[in-house]
Amino acid sequence: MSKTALITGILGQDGPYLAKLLLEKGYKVYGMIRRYSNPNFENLNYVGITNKVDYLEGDMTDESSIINIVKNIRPDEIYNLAAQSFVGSSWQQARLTAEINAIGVLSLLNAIKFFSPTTKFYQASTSEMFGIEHTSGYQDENTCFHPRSPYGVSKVYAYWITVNYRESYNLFTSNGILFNHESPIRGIQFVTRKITDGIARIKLGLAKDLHLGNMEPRRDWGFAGDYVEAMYLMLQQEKPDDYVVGTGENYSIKEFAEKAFGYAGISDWEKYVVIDPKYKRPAEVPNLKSRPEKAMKALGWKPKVSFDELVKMMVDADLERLSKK
Ligand code: NAP
Ligand code: G4F
Repeated sequence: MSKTALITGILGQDGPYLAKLLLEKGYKVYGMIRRYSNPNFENLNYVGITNKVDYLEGDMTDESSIINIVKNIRPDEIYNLAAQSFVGSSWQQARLTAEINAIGVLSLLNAIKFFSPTTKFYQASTSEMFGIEHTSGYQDENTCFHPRSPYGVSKVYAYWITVNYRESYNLFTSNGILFNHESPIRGIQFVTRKITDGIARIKLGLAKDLHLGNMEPRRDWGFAGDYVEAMYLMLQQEKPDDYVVGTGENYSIKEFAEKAFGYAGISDWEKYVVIDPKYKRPAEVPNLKSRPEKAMKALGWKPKVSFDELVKMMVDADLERLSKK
């Protein structure tokens, strides 16, 4: 009998890569989607699996829909990727962010506890939970949380309720504390994709400039396709646990932009960038850099795509996409 998995947030960036991986491993994959009337399958089309997934209607803020899904399919594994995941919007929609990202996770865990206690659960936790500067210069599983956005705060609740249900009810629940990961199907407002899409527009004469906010923060950027393998591996372990997943390297937004412009053959790149206060955040996360030793040793995981390869992949994909249009 093949294993079954439910992926929430299947239409986002990570969902399609994870679904593809699980399908390749012989899983039956269910994907939860909230806008049943008008879903956007663009990212699933990109990885070529739209017709291979079974879709179920549910919303993280609607507990009855979550209970129905879990009760009806009782999957072997649930990967909870659904979230209001854009940090910038979390100041504008702080309550909604908490309802989706924090209370929604509680609903999923309760559904597992009451209706499918053998289901293994993956929670998409994040390096945003670490927040402010840490004297060590890196973050790992022992680093304290000090979130700097309503998004980060909501994810800290989700992290701890995942740990708590493991400890209280002996459920198999694991947190992947993933650092930033990107791809050609990254949401267009996240800074990497905004830069690569903007560069393609400038290169093709479709735009004159690119408006950005704070260029100094540093991020530990990897490729989303590599990171979904770590998610899968976490649920194949004998025991549930929490793992930091990242590359161990970081770069500033400025360094990313410089490399991406350079790759597109634009050396005088600074003249195209306009610093726009609109994109600066009320509180910033200045420096994220992982120490992923635990995931590497315990899961045997390591990133395959380098920073340079990631930048190239994203610039190429945006140039190709816009050239076709
Ligand atoms: P994403 O592209 O923003 O995708 C999130 C998905 O969640 C979207 O498909 C969205 O559905 C769905 N969603 C939002 N609100 C929902 C609701 N109320 N009910 C049901 N579904 C809802 O995010 P991602 O980059 O794939 O990231 C996946 C997860 O990992 C997220 O939880 C994110 O917070 C976390 N994470 C991401 C990173 C990263 O660097 N990418 C790092 C650490 C952690 P619609 O398509 O309908 O909008
Ligand atoms: O690309 P970003 O919006 O990603 P951020 O805030 O790091 O969050 C992402 O990674 C987290 C993991 O650490 C995830 F949990 C989260 O869901 C999301 O996937 O911004 C990156 C940096 C920030 O410091 C921001 O201030 O880029 C800076 N930035 C500068 N100009 C900008 C811009 N960010 C955006 N989105 N747009 C700009 O114009």
